[in-house]
Amino acid sequence: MNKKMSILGVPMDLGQMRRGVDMGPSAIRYADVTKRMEKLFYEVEDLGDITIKRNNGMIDDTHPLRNLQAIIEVNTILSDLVDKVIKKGNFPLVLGGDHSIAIGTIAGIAKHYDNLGVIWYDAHGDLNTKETSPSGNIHGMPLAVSLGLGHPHLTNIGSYSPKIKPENVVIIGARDLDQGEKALIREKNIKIYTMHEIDRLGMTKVIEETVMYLKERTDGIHLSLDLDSLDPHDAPGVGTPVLGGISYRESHLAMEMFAESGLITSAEFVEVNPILDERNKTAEVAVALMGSLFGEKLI
Ligand code: B3U
Ligand code: MN
Ligand code: MN
Repeated sequence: MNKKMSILGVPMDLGQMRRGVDMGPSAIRYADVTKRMEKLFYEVEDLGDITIKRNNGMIDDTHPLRNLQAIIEVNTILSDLVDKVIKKGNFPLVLGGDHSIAIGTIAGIAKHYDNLGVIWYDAHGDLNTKETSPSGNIHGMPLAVSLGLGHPHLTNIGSYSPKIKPENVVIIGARDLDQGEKALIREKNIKIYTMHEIDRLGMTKVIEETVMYLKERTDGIHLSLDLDSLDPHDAPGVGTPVLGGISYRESHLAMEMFAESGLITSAEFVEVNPILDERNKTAEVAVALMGSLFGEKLI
């Protein structure tokens, strides 16, 4: 794995309705992300946070996609920054913020690969469009947008679309999918390990299969990790907790196996909400998982 890393914070909270997720990057930094990476011999550059224009806390409801304009602007900036990080040969590590930022992260990354693989580690599919979304929240849409489905001003960020192909995506941890998302997964034949498969096969098999599957068809893999993939007992500081999630231990195992594969080329950790958290536990979980992802060993 690349030993130079750029950390980029995106204090975005406009993709959903709960305040506090904008403090995610601060909480993750407070949990000592940089020191943790430096211990693993990474040369770390922290690029700080992107500025989010928050319009005095007013929600822009003029469009059925809530706060659309601001989310387009932030993701356009994010896409350019991530692009530059890759151009200079650094590993991009993006800290959220709500999951709508994956639109910009992936837009900046995917142009560098013919077949970017994406691991969507999440309780949700984030495969909604304006037509299928029950909420109008854009954080429920970034995977669809990256596949080229959704508002053209979102899908065209970075001036190309689609960013990724459905056969290069693996969803892990899903347990709260909307009807439209289920239909899309079937229609596009997207590979998915819901909690059912994780329970049935065990995490070891799930990750072995994921790595094998993506290894033969992709030339880089982005890990998009939503902290609500974990069980709320292990990661309580998230906006939309869903019971019956992936455990802390299973997640460490998954990260260790990704590290062993040597195939992960970019990552983002999103949806940490310190306001809803218990003494920064969720940010600490995020940083501990990053430790495993970047090569920490128990012995
Ligand atoms: N699928 C629902 C709920 C949701 C999506 N992502 C999160 N929650 N975190 C929606 O609003 O699209
Ligand atoms: Mn998500
Ligand atoms: Mn989620």
